[in-house]
Amino acid sequence: MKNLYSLRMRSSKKGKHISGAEKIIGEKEINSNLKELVTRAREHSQGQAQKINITIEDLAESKVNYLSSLAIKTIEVENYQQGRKEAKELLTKIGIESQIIEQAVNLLISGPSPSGGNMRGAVLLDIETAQRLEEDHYRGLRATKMDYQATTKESLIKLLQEYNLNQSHLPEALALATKVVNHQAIIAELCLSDDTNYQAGYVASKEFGYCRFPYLKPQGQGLGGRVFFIKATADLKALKRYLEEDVVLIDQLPTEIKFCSSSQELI
Ligand code: PML
Ligand code: MG
Repeated sequence: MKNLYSLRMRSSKKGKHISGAEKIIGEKEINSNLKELVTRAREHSQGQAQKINITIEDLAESKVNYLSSLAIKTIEVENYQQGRKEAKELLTKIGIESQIIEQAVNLLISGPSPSGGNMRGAVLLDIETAQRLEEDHYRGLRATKMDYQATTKESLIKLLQEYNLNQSHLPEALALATKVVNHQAIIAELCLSDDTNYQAGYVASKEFGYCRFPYLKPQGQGLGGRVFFIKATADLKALKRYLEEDVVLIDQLPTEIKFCSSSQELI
């Protein structure tokens, strides 16, 4: 098998996170992907980056874990108020206490960093103690080193085209969510896009899959991010190693995308 590389980009302005992206690719794809990531960093809706960091890492020494993508479901809400209500219902169904759910949503809508802005990584929220478990509350913990096998990515784009769904945010978010909820210490993930021009978000869990809500934020709102709901007994060191270091490639997709009118319909 050809050698794989992890290509990661993060951009910031005056020390504040603007955007990040990542890919796992073969050597021949490095140049074209670099160009795409730099263009993305320079044309982001949150403003032009002042600083762009690029990392290229040879994964020859890493073991690759192959995973099947989570099932993709859209809950067809009409506005962000309905989206938040449905997302909270789903998190309750997953078994998270309402006080923890409220805390997570409030963090994301008010800017989860202590500075009131977005974070580069995710909040880790202990579902029993309600404590944030990230070492650095400004940065959070960023899940990295996940992507699709090249042919799987092509099939995913075709599938999304069939349903007229987003073909950039969604594949990246689905890869991340698939990696994240495949760890036994993580019960679920809540994400509200931090892109000013994108109102969608999702709740992911092993049990219900990748459940998207087309509206979770008002139009023009740039605050958002991710909360990983963590079991109290989790080994945090092992979890951090998995999220940051283990390589995940997705090689199986669902054959269809489900559409539901409410979280109650999810099975
Ligand atoms: C992001 O890229 O900011 C996260 C987007 C989450 C929702 C993607 C979707 O399913 O449409
Ligand atoms: Mg984003």
